[in-house]
Amino acid sequence: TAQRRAAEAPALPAFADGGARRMLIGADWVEAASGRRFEARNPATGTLLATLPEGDAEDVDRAVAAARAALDGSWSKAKPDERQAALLRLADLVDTNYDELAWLDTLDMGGPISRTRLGRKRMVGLLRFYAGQATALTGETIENSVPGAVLTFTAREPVGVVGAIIPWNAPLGMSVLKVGPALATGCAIVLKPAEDASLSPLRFAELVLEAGVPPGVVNVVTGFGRTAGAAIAAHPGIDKVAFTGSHVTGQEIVRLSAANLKRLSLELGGKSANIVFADADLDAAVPGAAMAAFANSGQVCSAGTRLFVERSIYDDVVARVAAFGAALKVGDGADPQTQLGPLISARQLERVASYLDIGAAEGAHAVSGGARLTDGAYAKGFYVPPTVFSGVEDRMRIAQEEIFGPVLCVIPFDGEAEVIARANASMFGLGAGVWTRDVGRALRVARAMKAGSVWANCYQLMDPAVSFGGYRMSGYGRESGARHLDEYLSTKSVWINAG
Ligand code: TXE
Repeated sequence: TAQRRAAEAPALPAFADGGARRMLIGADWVEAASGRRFEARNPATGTLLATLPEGDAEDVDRAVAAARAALDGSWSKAKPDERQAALLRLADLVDTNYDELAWLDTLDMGGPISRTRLGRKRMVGLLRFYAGQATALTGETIENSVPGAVLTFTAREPVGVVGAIIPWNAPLGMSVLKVGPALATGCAIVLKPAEDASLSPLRFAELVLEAGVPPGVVNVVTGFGRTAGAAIAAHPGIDKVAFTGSHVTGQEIVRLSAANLKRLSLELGGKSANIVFADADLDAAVPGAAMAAFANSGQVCSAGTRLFVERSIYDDVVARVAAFGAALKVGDGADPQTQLGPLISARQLERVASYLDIGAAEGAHAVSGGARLTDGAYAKGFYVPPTVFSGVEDRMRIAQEEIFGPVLCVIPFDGEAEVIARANASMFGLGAGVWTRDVGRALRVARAMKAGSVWANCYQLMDPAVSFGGYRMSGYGRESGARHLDEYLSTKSVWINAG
């Protein structure tokens, strides 16, 4: 394994060599105004990857000014085909540099290289999709009933300066999902990566400049949520905030953004239900249900963490899902054999470990996993093994709250109507899954789920052309898909009296 690893791992990307990185404001790579810096460390090993400027309100001010200047300058005159060309060049650059970007995410947030590498098609595809959308923006002419010869039409205009606040669980993907629509619509953007995973967003910003996007259109302010993030949410010069993260922080952003009633899109957490009926193809449903919960060590907003299983197959599925989880190779994401990496941080480890204790105290039974890993090389990182809880009841905290670790609650049910009601009894509504050979039932359940995405006999499939987002406390607004651009556009109605 060591030999193979040495052969497959490239030299450490420059962005992760322990050096001092800077953030992007306008055309310049700058320090924080305060001069303060913070560290980026590998969650698998504790190795120092970089030090980063600790941007705060003053830096957000500078970045907003740079974004506004870009909007008022040449960017507002860029035609759709020019924005499209820039996005296509960016897509090509992301493609060419993809291995480096995948390694940065692996080193910075712990995701296995076997997984981060698979993101190429999606990242490049999203950018090309937004490029296509740039030349497909339309308004409408409207037949009105006012007297006289009065023409009405709508114009779609960029909303202005966008503040994007992103989480650490998919740093590159989140950067693409915020910058892509901003470029397609002619907005300018101030992007704040999560303090735990800023490296691929910074490298991506270099590629944005290399693609010929004018300086100031995309700015990156690294720093913490309560300072830099809150300054973005409250800033009067920002017209819209695109946020992905926890529902608690989402609520705070709603409060802060009320200062100037910003447009908001919120992609928040979930506690998604995945329902396995007794007639399902278990050879597909078992790995599907296990990876719905364990992929990325459970640090996925739409993870299927409440697994409802029809009672007649409950014991069988519990045993098989637990065995599937126990067979997954947990370790340093840099090892190509690794299937599940560490959690992002000591804080997240504490959080997930506390839920393992809560589950035990509530009377659930850990069939597999159940305690953090501390032996040998695991001691250097933040590792929790895939954990399957049986004997879970709907009211338990582990069945209601987002854990964001590799923890699956398996819950028995008896009938379709009953399980639909119980699956919907959650404050969240991001994803849902159903496994059955009965197409009619799959359709009925899909229509009944109060969730933004429903997958039948699959889970977590995504495509640039298909929208993604939440119901209820999983947020509002949709990302990817043709409607995504609506979030970055204002609609103006124009009345022309031609009489
Ligand atoms: O998220 P936060 P955290 C959930 C998941 C996880 C929990 C905590 O359950 O266990 O959140 O993770 C910025 N004003 N999700 O604390 O706080 C912060 O700097 C403005 C689900 O890391 O939401 C970062 O850039 N910004 C989720 C971003 O918000 C603030 C993905 C996300 O951090 C801020 C991540 C503030 N007051 C966590 N406080 C998903 N939906 O996928 C923080 N931030």
